[in-house]
Amino acid sequence: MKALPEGFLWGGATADFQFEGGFGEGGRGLLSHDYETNGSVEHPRHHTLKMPDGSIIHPRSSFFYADPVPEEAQPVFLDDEYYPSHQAVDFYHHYKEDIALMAGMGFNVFRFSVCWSRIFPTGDEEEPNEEGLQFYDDVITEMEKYGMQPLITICHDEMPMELALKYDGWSSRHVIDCYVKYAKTLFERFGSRCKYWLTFNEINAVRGFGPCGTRGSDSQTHYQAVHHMFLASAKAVRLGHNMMPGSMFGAMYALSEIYPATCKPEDMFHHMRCRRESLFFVDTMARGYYPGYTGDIFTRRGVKGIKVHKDDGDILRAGPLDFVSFSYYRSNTVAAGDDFNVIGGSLNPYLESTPWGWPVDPLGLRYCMNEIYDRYQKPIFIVENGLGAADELTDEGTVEDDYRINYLRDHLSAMAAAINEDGVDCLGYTMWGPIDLVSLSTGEMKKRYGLIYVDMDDLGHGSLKRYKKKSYDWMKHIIETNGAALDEAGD
Ligand code: BGP
Repeated sequence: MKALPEGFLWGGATADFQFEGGFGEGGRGLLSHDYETNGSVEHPRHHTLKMPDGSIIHPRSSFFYADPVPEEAQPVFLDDEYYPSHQAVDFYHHYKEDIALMAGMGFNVFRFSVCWSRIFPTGDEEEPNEEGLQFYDDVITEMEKYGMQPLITICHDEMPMELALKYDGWSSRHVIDCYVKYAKTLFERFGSRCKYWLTFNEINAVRGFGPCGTRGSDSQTHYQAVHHMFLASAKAVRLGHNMMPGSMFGAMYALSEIYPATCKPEDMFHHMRCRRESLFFVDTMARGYYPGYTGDIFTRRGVKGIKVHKDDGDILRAGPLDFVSFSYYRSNTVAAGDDFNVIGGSLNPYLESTPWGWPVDPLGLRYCMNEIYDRYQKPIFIVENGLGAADELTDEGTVEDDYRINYLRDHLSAMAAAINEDGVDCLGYTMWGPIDLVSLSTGEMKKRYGLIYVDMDDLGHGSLKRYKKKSYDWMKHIIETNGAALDEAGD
């Protein structure tokens, strides 16, 4: 197979509250995700909150779904619950070892998110927390030893808890200023060492308490919050360009492909509308203005207009993105009338699914890359992809994960075809969770993506020791040949 263009970025991606741990250390403040329990497909994870009468409520809250949170409810930690973000897989204390392991595969980029409440513990301080900044300084220094550059996610579905409680999260315009102050602090500190930045993670998938920090999860609240996030992103992009000439900004979207269930015109039309619900976010942020179909989405979602200030249009126009990045795990299929919210819809009879019900579709990645590049004519960056599977550690201290090798080989081959044959300009590929980490949607450890196994169970028990899986050497070989070995690997 033809190698990928020279300078292609190969790496992995993580999120602080799923990977880092270090809860209560280094001056870190509380984060919205800190109150989220573990869970599973059958038992959705939830927040633990106390009502004034002492009763405990458990609203579900994660991306894709969220229950509303009563105004008088206050977060509380319960002794009999497990909160995965507190330890995660403890990158905080393992970062040297983890970076060396990633470098061992030849990664030249590492996408990580900065924990907002590690830098501004409540989000509202005037001065940042130096210990928090120093931690990421140390991480980048360690990466640089191996020639690995950072791709920094400024905000990965999270916010300091205080901002959520005090201002109802992104409902408030004040949070825009808090975010810009936080972004500016990162640019000042890391700007000379980081070229690629993501303003938000999966901004098209976040909902309610936690991700958007809002207590309401209805569409009215949601799209108002999203408007504020658009403004915050545009302001950060503009500021970043001014402060760091040559820097490149993206935001990250969950763009798992969508197909119409049949060629029936009603299915086709519904499919277009569903795709637009995701692309609405990219259209606005990549182009710098709301698309013409915004009113259609608002009407169908019951949004009665949102509050805007007169210079909001100028702010959006001044900060369009430089590249479009996305996560791709699966495709979805929709028939007319299907309820669809970023994922979901009908069964695709042509695809097999993972045990977590995610249809596996490598060609969908090639389709998606072409679709996005055609639509925006901006470079793209695949910043998440991978297979969540229940791995078994063998007595020899490895995992025979041929299923993961097959998944990655098929997706990377599809990506290579989009680049080499279809002419898509793609900056790089950072697989999700190169070292096992906590699942976002279910809060489990059992759903593992890594090429490196972490000895830890769903309740945080284990030695946290790292073991190379079979896929580790496979990935190393793919990277050292810059993709040319993709057709010789696997069955
Ligand atoms: C994306 C998120 C990640 C992540 C990944 C896999 O949506 O950006 O944070 O975890 O999906 O999802 P899960 O962990 O639910 O398997």
